[in-house]
Amino acid sequence: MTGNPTDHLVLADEVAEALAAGRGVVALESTLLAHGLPAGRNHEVGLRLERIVRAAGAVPATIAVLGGKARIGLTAAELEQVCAVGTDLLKLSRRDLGPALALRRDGATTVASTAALAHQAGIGVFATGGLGGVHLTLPRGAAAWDVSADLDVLSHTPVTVVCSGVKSVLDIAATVEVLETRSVPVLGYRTDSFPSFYLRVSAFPVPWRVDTPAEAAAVIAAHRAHVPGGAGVLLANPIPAEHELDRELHDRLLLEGMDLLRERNIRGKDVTPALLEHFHAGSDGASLTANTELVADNARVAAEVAVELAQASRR
Ligand code: PSU
Ligand code: MN
Repeated sequence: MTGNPTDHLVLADEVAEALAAGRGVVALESTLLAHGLPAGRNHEVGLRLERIVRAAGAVPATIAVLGGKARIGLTAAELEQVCAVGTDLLKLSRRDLGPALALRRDGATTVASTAALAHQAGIGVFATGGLGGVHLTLPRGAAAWDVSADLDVLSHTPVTVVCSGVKSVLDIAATVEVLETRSVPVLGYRTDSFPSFYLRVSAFPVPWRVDTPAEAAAVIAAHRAHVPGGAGVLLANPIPAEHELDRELHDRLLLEGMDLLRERNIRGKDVTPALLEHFHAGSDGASLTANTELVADNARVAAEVAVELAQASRR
């Protein structure tokens, strides 16, 4: 075993070439495919996200841990493996990377682990659905203290995460406060409200707003220059209006979902997949469409921003 700190990374040729040429590259995560969407639907979404990134002129790099390596950009067979029905792929957060790599366990990467690996590979822009955050405190201590590692990693990993805010199943007030404490710039993309995943708005404003990919890129570049090696940036892009969930349906599913967690004593990393599955099952496909469409839009925006950043750095 050598001491090279990046020995565990395998970059797809296309990704390595794009990075070497200074082209825009967008990281995509695999947990939203393997654990956030039903098998049978996730593969088409994974392929679509990659197509969307390409159509905007950037190169996609879907990230997962397979065969003892962190794969930065998946082959067609690897993407299928990540999305396979009945797969027992682990959900790997940042802290799980060392164990999974050493013990050669296959796993999908969350925002925390994908951002960390993207940064190690030299990728600065990353698209996902919703950032993890502070979970609502449940009675009887079922989840008395559950804060996603996504927030911690974003506080010291200079990657821009394009997402539709955080899931409404989280404590959004607490999450936006943690983002402030950790000095993560939060930019609303064409919005003044912090988005809440299935819904375009929340009760909380964003501190900054940008209206174009060029504006986003300028802010990101200035942030990186002033705080080198510092926090990432959160670019919050609300779900396209036509795919927003009906608010009443949303509120009902949310309350039911919280009860379900309590009844089944679901904790830790199983909370988010269980809630997403409850929404998918209870909304007759509407939440699945919403989730898919918001991630697709985030992939597009991320690619447009990555292309702008690449152009700016060549000027
Ligand atoms: N966005 C989605 N679906 C998902 C996720 C994001 O549209 O399943 C995942 C991401 O991988 C994120 C995770 O990191 O949810 C949050 O999990 P937790 O709350 O356990 O940190
Ligand atoms: Mn958690």
